[in-house]
Amino acid sequence: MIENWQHFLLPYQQAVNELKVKLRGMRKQYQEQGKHSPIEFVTGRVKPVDSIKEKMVRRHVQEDRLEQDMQDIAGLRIMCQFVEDIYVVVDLLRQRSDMTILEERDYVTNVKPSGYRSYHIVIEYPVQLVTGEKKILAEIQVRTLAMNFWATIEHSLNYKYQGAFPEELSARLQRAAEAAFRLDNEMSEIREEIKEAQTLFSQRTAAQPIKADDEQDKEKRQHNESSDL
Ligand code: 0O2
Ligand code: 0O2
Repeated sequence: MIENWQHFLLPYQQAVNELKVKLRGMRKQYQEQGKHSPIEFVTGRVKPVDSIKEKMVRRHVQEDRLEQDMQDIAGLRIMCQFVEDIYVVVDLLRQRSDMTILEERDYVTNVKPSGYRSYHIVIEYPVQLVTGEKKILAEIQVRTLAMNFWATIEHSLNYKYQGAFPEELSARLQRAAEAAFRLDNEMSEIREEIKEAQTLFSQRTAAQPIKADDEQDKEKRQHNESSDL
């Protein structure tokens, strides 16, 4: 019986925090080199205790098997601009020496019946605790912005309908998922052009001289004075 959930979840929180920093660091490195980053943004969370308990019942997971059998207590999400970026990110993760990939599930190619698309990777990640090293499982979901838009909305509807969608709504959601995927494919068609434009834009923004604080304050004061008139 887990009596202190906060204590149990501490290594998971540490893993999520560390992985967020590492994955965001990958984006920074691309930006630094003036290259298109396959990572647009990263989010992470530790599964809330109520959701853990609910999933334990749904998936018949015993408490003493929780660490091995529930793979997404620590969850990371990587959002990409293009479908192609998903596979670049997956390759980058495969090359890392600070985590071991245990499982990969490609729901981008093998779309779920609901219409859900994402690439799931289950990793084993070592966290350093004062009591020594502890290897924990974490799930990384890699998806495009369009896939994320669809999944976020479908997930919130799930709360309302508890997964039992009326047939009409379910069909609409499937059509919306396909429309999102068509959008992804359209964007892929013009991706070289988009990447070129973004590189030009980021170079131009980087070239703008950074004004000293007092200069910015002066400009703000002048702006406020003129709008007071
Ligand atoms: P910035 O400068 O906004 O990019 P934390 O770990 O505290 O940084 P937290 O509170 O755990 O972040 O939030 P979460 O939900 O893990 O991640 C939110 C991050 O994702 C924020 O970045 C958001 O800006 C970023 N984000 C959310 N939606 C989008 C989006 O549509 N596009 C982009 N580009 N970023 C998004 P930060 O770290 O606050 O920094
Ligand atoms: P959360 O934190 O609420 O997102 P299962 O968990 O039983 O569905 P399994 O085999 O454990 O299945 O893992 P799977 O299917 O590889 O990944 C489960 C997670 O993927 C879910 O976590 C969702 O985050 C996401 N997911 C899978 N299918 C769908 C879907 O149809 N719609 C949406 N919106 N998300 C999906 P949880 O457990 O729901 O937790």
